[in-house]
Amino acid sequence: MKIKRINLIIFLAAVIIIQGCFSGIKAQGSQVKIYAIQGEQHQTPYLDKTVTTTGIVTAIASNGFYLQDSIGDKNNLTSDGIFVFTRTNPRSIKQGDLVEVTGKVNEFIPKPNNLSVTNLADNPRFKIVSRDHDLPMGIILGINERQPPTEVIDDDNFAVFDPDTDGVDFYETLEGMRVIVQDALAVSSNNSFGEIYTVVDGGINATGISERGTINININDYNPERIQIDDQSPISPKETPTVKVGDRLGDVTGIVSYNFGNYEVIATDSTAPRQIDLQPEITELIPTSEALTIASYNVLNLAPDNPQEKFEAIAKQIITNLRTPDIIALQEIQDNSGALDDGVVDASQTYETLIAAIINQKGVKYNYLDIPPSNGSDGGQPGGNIRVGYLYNPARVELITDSVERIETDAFVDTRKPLIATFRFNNNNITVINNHLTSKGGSSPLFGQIQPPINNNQETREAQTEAINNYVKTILLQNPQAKLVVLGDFNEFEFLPPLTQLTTLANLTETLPENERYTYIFEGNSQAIDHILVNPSLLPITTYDIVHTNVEFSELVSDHEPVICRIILTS
Ligand SMILES: [Ca+2]
Ligand SMILES: [Ca+2]
Ligand SMILES: [Ca+2]
Ligand SMILES: [Ca+2]
Repeated sequence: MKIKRINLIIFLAAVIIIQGCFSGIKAQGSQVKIYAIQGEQHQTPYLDKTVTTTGIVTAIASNGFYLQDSIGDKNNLTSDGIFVFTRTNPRSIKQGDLVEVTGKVNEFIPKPNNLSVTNLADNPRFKIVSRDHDLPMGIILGINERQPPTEVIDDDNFAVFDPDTDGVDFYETLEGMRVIVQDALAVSSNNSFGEIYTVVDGGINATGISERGTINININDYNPERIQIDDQSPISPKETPTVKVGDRLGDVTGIVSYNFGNYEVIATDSTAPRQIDLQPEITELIPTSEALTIASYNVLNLAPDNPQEKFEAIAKQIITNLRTPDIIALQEIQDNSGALDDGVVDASQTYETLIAAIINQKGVKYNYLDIPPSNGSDGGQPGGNIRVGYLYNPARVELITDSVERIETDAFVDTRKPLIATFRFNNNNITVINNHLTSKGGSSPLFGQIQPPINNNQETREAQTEAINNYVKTILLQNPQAKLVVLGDFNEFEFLPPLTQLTTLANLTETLPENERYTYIFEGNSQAIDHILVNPSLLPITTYDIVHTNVEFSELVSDHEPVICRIILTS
């Protein structure tokens, strides 16, 4: 055994010597500057060619290193940086080394439908020419240097390389380079990956910034000016700081890369964020003897085995931030066994735990209303049997019990069924339809190969809103004076067909200023996917509020904001 081990050591030593010889031999392949490898385009003109290039090592990753031309070509159409993919940590080299690399030019696609990242691969050989160089100056992203486009991500399906106007082309010209994100303003809190979305220059030239500091989408603007700051070991000195919307990160130095469908700046230097005092909102929509309030809230897979703190926090939001609405339409209520897949569909404990938490905090005693799905038939987290349901305050409204039913047409096979209930308030009947439409999961990235991106399940949602619209029309045919409130998590924006198809109703989201229409933040883009719609005739007596309590903060109860309307109803 001993002899064998010695043999192995000798063998390994030989391998190391041979490898050392390789990295010391004169590099093969033609000499090409990094900016020529990148070219004025997304795809390298040197694909699959073996080239030799030289640059300064700017950062060392766990599987390679970033190399940047020491001078650059001063051409805003080409990147002066590139990733060298060595598979393992290249321990022999250091930041500041001038290195000559020979490798095969490759375009790496991190995930399906993603853009590609130019790199030198195929076991690249490298030799250190000299050490301890100053790093190339970071390109300032911001006023006076390179400002990201603010509206267009791509409008030519990659036919024209126009970094001044197209975000997808802009970041390509910086791929692998050192940058300084100037006066970064957080437009999101850290997501579950620790990533923070920011805009430069405190948002001064960004379009879509809301009053509270998020960056909101509209039909013509999905915000190419969002810059994701990420931490990556061992490049980043420490964890990305924890921030909320509106916090300032100062100037963030890092390397531009791309992963999981987004460009990103991998921070190389630490930052000290400046926190602002952003508080959860408290609605001004108070119930009165002639004012009915109705809220809608996706409570993120609420189940009895959730921490009691979550129930307490939702109870506090209902009492304090929503001012005890008369009716609360809930989405993502799970059954009594939560994600445990044991055939249970009854959700009484989920509702009762929430109701008890509200009573405990000196709130009113709500009743609940629910029709359970058949086991496993309505989608969502496996075993959870999520459904929509209601809490209502029996001291304020009376439930018309024979009004309760679900829409169960083909459009709602394998997904959550809308739940209808009519309530009586101040001698008025109000019919509420609570919805949770099929999600956008599986959509292709905004910064992806497919332009315009795929909006997954849009046709499914369109069929669902058509079914809802047909139901509404039937009610109005029977009673043209029927008062209708159609609400919930529609998983779609107010300006797209699933919502705009609900032609018999008015979307209260559209009564708010455009920048303030958000209930959710996805990849830094604030957006409205929860809505309340009413008969157009109710608009003059209805007020709407999106109550910002969750999505802007790093500690959130749900990934959605609750929304609420108040309708004045005289007897
Ligand atoms: Ca490239
Ligand atoms: Ca373009
Ligand atoms: Ca914008
Ligand atoms: Ca279960």
